Amino acid sequence: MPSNVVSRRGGASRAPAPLRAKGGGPLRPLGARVAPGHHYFRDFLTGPDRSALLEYLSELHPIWENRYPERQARPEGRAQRRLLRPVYWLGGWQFACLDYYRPPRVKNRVVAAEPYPPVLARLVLEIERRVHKLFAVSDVPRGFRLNTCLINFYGNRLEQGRSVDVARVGEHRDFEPGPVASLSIGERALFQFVERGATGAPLLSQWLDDGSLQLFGGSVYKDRLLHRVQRVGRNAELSLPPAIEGFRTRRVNFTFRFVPPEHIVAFRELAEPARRDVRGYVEELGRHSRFFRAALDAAR
Ligand SMILES: O=C(O)CCC(=O)C(=O)O
Repeated sequence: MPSNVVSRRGGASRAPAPLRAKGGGPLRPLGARVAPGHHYFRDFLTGPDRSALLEYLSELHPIWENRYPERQARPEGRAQRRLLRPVYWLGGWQFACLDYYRPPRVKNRVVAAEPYPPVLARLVLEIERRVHKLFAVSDVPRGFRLNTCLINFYGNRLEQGRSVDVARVGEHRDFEPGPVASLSIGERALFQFVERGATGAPLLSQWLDDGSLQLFGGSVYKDRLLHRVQRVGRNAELSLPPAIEGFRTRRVNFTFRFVPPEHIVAFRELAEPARRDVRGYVEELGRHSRFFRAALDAAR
């Protein structure tokens, strides 16, 4: 078992057959799994790619979103709140206030966003190649492309003069069809798969190291289990780009997902009131992004 896998239990634990890379050598390391459908590559990012990604990040202007729209009554007992971390989406933006992409609710959920920079576009091709190699055909939807990406910034938020560690994500499912790929930079994070409503030990805990790639898919990891980021290490005094006012980033994660292209709509095509709900965010993005300025112009 790789040293960074801290626990596993339950489920089928077949020893995975060694995979062969195109050049003949094994793809390493596979990581431990409670069922087929989880793969971990500790050293996926090369030094030059990592540097190119950090350079790209330094130009980004992530935003803080509110969880709910301002216009309507919130689900019973839910107070409006800011997300725990700043985010940026590529390919398609799932604004939290539109309640994310959750088939069968797919309309007015994903707004066309900036394309991938060259370094990510290249990495994604390689990740898609691995997905097709590692996952059963039945677990990869027709037309599958990792065409959208959530960039999460994890770290400490300055609150009334105090630095508060908000580097975590609660239990949830990713509803996009097919496998999800996750690329990490910075402090390692403890990523866990848990049963819905379970209070016991996680079924699989995986440390996500700097430069690593995690893939998960199939009915166990995508449908049955929830996942969460339990905590992010604090070993180094990292401060990753970009500079974000009132926030210090020590980990950045890129999560790539497939949203069927017909469910990604231009800002101008969003139905009211969804367009009204996100207009403020698109205006904020447009202050630094030619793409979102054009989206606003097209909607005038
Ligand atoms: O930061 C991570 O490793 C995972 C983030 C996540 O769970 C998500 O984006 O759905």
